[in-house]
Amino acid sequence: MPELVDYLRTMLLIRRFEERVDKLVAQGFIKGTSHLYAGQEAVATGTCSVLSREDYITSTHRGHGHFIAKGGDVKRIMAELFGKIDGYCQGKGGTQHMADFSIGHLGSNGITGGGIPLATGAALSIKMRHTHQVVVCFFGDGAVNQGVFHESLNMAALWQLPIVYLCENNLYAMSTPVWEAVPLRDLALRAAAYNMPHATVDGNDVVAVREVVGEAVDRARAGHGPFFVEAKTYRFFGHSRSDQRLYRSREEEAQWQAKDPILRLQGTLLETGLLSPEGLSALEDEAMREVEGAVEFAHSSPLPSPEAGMEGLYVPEGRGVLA
Ligand SMILES: Cc1ncc(C[n+]2csc(CCOP(=O)(O)OP(=O)(O)O)c2C)c(N)n1
Ligand SMILES: [Mg+2]
Repeated sequence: MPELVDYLRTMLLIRRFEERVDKLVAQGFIKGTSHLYAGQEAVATGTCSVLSREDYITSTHRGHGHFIAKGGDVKRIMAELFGKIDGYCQGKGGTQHMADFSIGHLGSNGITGGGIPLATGAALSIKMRHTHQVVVCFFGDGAVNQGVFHESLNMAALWQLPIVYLCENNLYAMSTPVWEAVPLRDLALRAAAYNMPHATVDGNDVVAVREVVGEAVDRARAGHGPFFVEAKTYRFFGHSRSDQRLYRSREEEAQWQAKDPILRLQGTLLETGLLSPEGLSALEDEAMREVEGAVEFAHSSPLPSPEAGMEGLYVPEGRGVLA
């Protein structure tokens, strides 16, 4: 399957991007925090591989990988992280607030579960417009106890909306383990309460993710309503820059490192002869070059002017913020 090499290309790009962002945050080139996606690459890659450009996604605070997998330009993502004008939101959104409607990316979101009602509304708009698009709504295990999660799933099931809810269960919401927050072994069972079909998949296996999400997307596109996918995975970095990872053990981390989705896919490709060792190092070089190009681009892009802070604001009539 030649597309497996493409998946590896995307996953390597995400991994190298996130490792570079980690350094740039430490060096102070990227201000504030960032939530890195390393370890979870197979989820975004397998999922977006079954979507067309016109299909929608909504993303989370841990959204760089979703954006790259949906076809985002790493130069403009990096420039946004730097707060520069060539970023996707002219440097005003930063790591947690990026969107590109032209590729169906409706936005990352700093509010836990905040993308869920937006995605559900987008799915309703698809149904009302009678198009053949589908929405995939990414969120974490921490979102399944938000009230809006339940309200949205109920409506989506009732109205048979074309949406796939994709829960990335990486076992922790900040420092809270999922088993201390939810009395279920599989979070996919949450969907049963809404009579919504559901599945749990190994989120570190890109082929398994593609298969399960592919079926869910086909169903939704054919008018058979929503589906809930739980992808079990693990984030390799801490929650965000200040996390000392005191709530989980180094042994647990090592167990998940052994299930690294990139090493697994590389292994399969090398064993089956679909990729040679030289081919693999060429892919590695390509990812590094692309990321370094993005860093150069972000460094050379100008900062927005102070006046630009007052542009692009939405202020309802009669409620002007300026005297
Ligand atoms: C409504 C709301 N409550 C709390 C927070 C603070 N917060 C930021 S990320 C996060 C954890 C999210 O965990 P999860 O959904 O599992 O995603 P992960 O970080 O594991 O990818 C929390 C509680 C927030 N951003 N929004
Ligand atoms: Mg989590």
